[in-house]
Order: sequence, then C-alpha cells, then structure tokens
Amino acid sequence: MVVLRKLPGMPGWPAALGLRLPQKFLFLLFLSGLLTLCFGALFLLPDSSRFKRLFLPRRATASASSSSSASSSSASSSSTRDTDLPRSPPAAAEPRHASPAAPRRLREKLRTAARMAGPPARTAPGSRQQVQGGESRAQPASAAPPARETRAPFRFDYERFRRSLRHPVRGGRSGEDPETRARRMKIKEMMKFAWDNYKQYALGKNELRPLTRNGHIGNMFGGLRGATVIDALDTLYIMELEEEFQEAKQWVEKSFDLNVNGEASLFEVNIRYIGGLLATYYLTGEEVFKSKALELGEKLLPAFNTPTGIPRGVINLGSGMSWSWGWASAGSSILAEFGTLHLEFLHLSELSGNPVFAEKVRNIRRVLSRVEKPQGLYPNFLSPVTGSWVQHHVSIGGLGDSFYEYLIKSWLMSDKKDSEAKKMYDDALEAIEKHLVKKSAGGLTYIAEWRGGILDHKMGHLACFSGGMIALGAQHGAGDRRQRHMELAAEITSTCHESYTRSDTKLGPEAFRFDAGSEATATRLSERYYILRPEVVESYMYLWRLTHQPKYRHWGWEVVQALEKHCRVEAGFSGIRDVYTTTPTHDNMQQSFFLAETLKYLYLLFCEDDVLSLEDWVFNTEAHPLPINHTDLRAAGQP
Ligand code: DMJ
Repeated sequence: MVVLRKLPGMPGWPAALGLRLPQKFLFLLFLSGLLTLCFGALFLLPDSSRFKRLFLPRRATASASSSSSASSSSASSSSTRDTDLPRSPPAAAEPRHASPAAPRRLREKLRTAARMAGPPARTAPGSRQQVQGGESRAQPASAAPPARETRAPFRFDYERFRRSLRHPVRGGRSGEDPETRARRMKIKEMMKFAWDNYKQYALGKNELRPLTRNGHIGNMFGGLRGATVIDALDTLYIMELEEEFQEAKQWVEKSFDLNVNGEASLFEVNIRYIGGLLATYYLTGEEVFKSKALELGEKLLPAFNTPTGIPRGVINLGSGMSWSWGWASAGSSILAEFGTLHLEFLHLSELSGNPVFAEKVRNIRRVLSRVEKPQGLYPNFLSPVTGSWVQHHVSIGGLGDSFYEYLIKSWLMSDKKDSEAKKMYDDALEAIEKHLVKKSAGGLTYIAEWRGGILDHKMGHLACFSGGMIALGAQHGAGDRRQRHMELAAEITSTCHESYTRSDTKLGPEAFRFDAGSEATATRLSERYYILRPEVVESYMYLWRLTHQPKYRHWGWEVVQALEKHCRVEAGFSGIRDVYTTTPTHDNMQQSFFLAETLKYLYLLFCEDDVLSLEDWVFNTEAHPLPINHTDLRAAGQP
C-alpha cells in the first residue's frame, strides 16, 4: 500500500513517471493483479505457516500447528492398541508429496529422524553385510517426531493400567489340592536353587556355569551383562521370592550398565532384556525397569536404517553400526528375528509416548504383507536391501518360529483389534497345514520343514512351542476351524511329548525326525542334546489352561522329575549332551531362559488360571508377560 500513497510535496509515482489517465488505469490494474498473486502465493505455497501466523488469529494458528503432536500423545496415553498407538506427525510422509521447498525441509526432517534413531549404521569389516551411508535415504520407517522437545512431557498412567487388569497378577488364592500346591512349591524351590547359585558364582555375568562355578558372558548381548538377572526378574516376582527379587532389582539399579560397546543380537536383546524389563515394570510399577527398557530400546533403533526398514540382525550398542549375521545367506535378515519385535516395540511406544518404535514394527509388517509368499508360506531369509526373499527355506522351528507367534499375540495384545495380524496368522497357518503338517507311519502328527518345495521330515525342539500357539489361536476360530486347530495343537504337543518319553532321560532332543524308520527320535549325534529349553512345557501350560486335561500336568511333572534327576548338579542346573543315555554328560551351562521360561511355565502349569491370566497378559517369546490392552474397560471407565 505504501507504494501508492501520495507523499506530501511529491507527485504520486504513476504521475511522476509521466503517465496519462488510461495508462494510469492500466498500470493500477496491473499492480492490483500482481498484489493478488503475491497474497495468494503466501497462503497457498507450502511452508507458508509463518506468514499465515501474521494474518490469522493467534489461537487458531497455535492449535493448527500443534494438533498432530497433541493427538499423538493423547492416543498413546489411552491405548496400546496397534491402531491407537501414537502416530508420527503427518510431516513424516512428506517425501511422497515433495514440494519446491521440500529438499531443504526433507534434509532437516531426515536429520531429526537420524537424531531420534541414534548414530547412523556404518561400514563393518569382513564378511558382514554393511550398511551404506546412502541407504537410509529410502528408509520409510524413520518416522521420528520432528521436534520431540516441543511435545508435552509424557507420563504413562500406571495406576490406570493396573485398574484395567481383570485379575490380580499373582492370582486370587482360590482353593487347590495339596498335591498341586506341593508340586508348585517344588518348582519354586528349583527356581530359588537356580537363582542362588547364579547369584553366588556368576552375578553380573550373563549365565552361570554350574560345574566350574563361574560366570559366562558369551557374545549375544553386545557387552550387556546380567542376562540371567533380567530374565529371572518376573519369575522371581511371580513366585513370590521376595528377597531374591529385591537382590535382582538392586543389581539392576546399581550395576546394570547400558553404556556398552559390543556386538549384540537385536532379537536376543529385545526378547530377553527389553521383554524382561517391560514385564517387570508392568508387574511392579517400579520406574527403574521402565527407564532402562526405554533407554535400551533407543539403542536398537539404528539397526532399522536400511533401504526397506527391515532391521539387520546384529548391532553395536555403542556405535549404532549394524550388519547381518555372517551365516545368513546373502546378507539377509532372519524372519524369526525381525518378526519378533512387534509386542515389545508397541509397548516401548506406549510407555514413552514416542511413536518411533511402533512405526518401525508397523513398517516391517507392511513389507511382509506386500511381499509375495511362495504357496502362502513365509521363507526364513529376507533381504533388508530389496525386501525380497533370499532363500526358500520355511520352518516353524528355528529361524521362523516366533514370527508366527507374534502375529497371533499381536492380535491378542491389541484386544483383538489388530485384524491385519490375525489375517496374516490365519493365512500362514492355513499354508502350514496344507504344505507342512504331516502324519508319520506310526500316527504321530508333526510339522516338517520346507526347502524350496522339498520336505525335510524333521521337527526341532524349538518347533514344539507351536502346540501352545495353535491352541491359543484356536480359541478365537469359528466352529469346525476351532475344533480342527485344537486337535492339531493337541496332536503336535503329544508328538513333542513322545520325543521326551522315547529318550532314556525323559528329556527331548534338540531335533527329532520322521524318516528312515525313526519316529520322534534324533537320528544324528549332533541333535541329541538338551539345553534346558522351554518349548515343550510351554505347550503343556497352554494346553492345560485351555483344556484342563490332567495329562498336561502329568507330563509337566515328568519333566520336573527328569530335570531334577539329570540336569540338577551341585551348583545349579545344566544342559546335557545326550538325552539317550542315563549317565549323560553336562554342558556346564545354566541358560537364562531356564529361569525366564522353563521354570515359569512349569510353575504356571501348577497354578490357578488367574495367575498371569491369559485374559490380561500375552507372553513374549521369552515368557515375559506383557499386558493386553483392555480398551473396552478403559473406555467404560470401569475400575
Ligand atoms: C528362547 O530364548 C526363546 O524362546 C526364543 O524364542 C527361542 N529359543 C529360546 C529357548 O529355547
């Protein structure tokens, strides 16, 4: 406007230019057109919010700019539902709608996302598959909120969560027969014995070596220590071993160091450490477990900086450098590893209010739901670079197992809202039933492995978890499907029981076969060992809770007796090298999952159903209980 004002003593500037009347009109017309254009541009071009702020009332501007973060935190405070977890602000989708201003803003967003995700993955030496600097360009899952510091401080409402549970976590103490109680107490004694010896000889190391009475560190946890402490916490709590729980908690408070620099398995750190810490936080409300879980969760994020967002299997927790396992074909990532993050990562977002964790696993789901499945099956090796399968080996045991488990449990944990997970599970199980489920000559049902269309008639001990999983999923199937799946679950569990009863120790081998005349027995020397694994008793526990057939408790008690006879040594429990001899040699290792899973599932088998009720909890693949999100209760405002 200033340009048209006639200044005192000065001619107007059209006149000053010596223009005549018609020319003046034309000139004014041109000027007003130009102004309209400029104004329009201020409002319509992207990145014009700062100009809008000059022209719009203050309140309207503020609410417009904060709406995305506000909605994300309110959603996160009310629900763990997959569909309700905090989402990234819309800006995260920006690369798809690039505007003229996009390159600079995109660079800023990527910088922010990189800050949220931790240090970038870098080149690693040797045979390892390395992450190239430019790869993260196409990373669709770096959906970190651009300005975490501008969001209101987030606080998870623990009391509200506890009120939403349908059962007391350690049960309601209803009547029971003395034999069941005595058996449960025996298992509690075994847990105390395992813990006491670990504490005495190996506290702060990852596992106990019970024969040599010292600690084992290993190379799975990237410099982290205390795997047995973290894995044991929730079992100690559930068994009401109060003093021992306090010892474990004190170690976490005083000695659990996350500033480590070593090569860790993303999967193992997630299922044991993050799972164990999350579960113990939910059970006790003690902040230390939550903060350690969140801090550790952040350290895992750089593993996702790949072109597809499918994480690599190994990460250096100090530098953030990540790579694929040397043994995994062509730098691939493993289905059971990247497919076993969903439960824990949703809870990391729920507890932190930070959507980045949920976005990472949602992206994995997206990649998997899009990729073509041979005969509907999911092979075990996927390239994190191209997002396609690298090899056609399918297994419900090692390398594949817990991917299937996390599909059905994601659906259950979402209070049955995550229908995409349920459909993926149903479709996968249908393909497994069609192509892999077989009956042996002796009438035993088993799940074979598949190598590019050729069946390998072998079941690993790891695959024995599937009896429990299929039974759990069957509860929610319609009519004949429910019955068919319950029968399948019972038959598989019975086959796994056979693999135990057909051995001299009454413990099962690492793998058993159904060929060359063998029926549920190991045929290779290298497959005859038992390392205190939980999968068979895990299935007994689910089948007991879902059918109440006494045989499952009976079978569980057989395992307790065999463990006592063959695995208990003077200073703890040890795995054995050959289940087919009654004088087995010990492997000198008390695995941390023995305390997290084997003893917990055995204990629960002899508990009332309301102890860690299946209505309130899902167990992660390391048997750490994570709560089901009861949105119905919360919405109704019930206690
Ligand atoms: C555990 O760490 C977990 O159950 C995992 O899913 C597979 N194997 C071990 C125990 O056998």
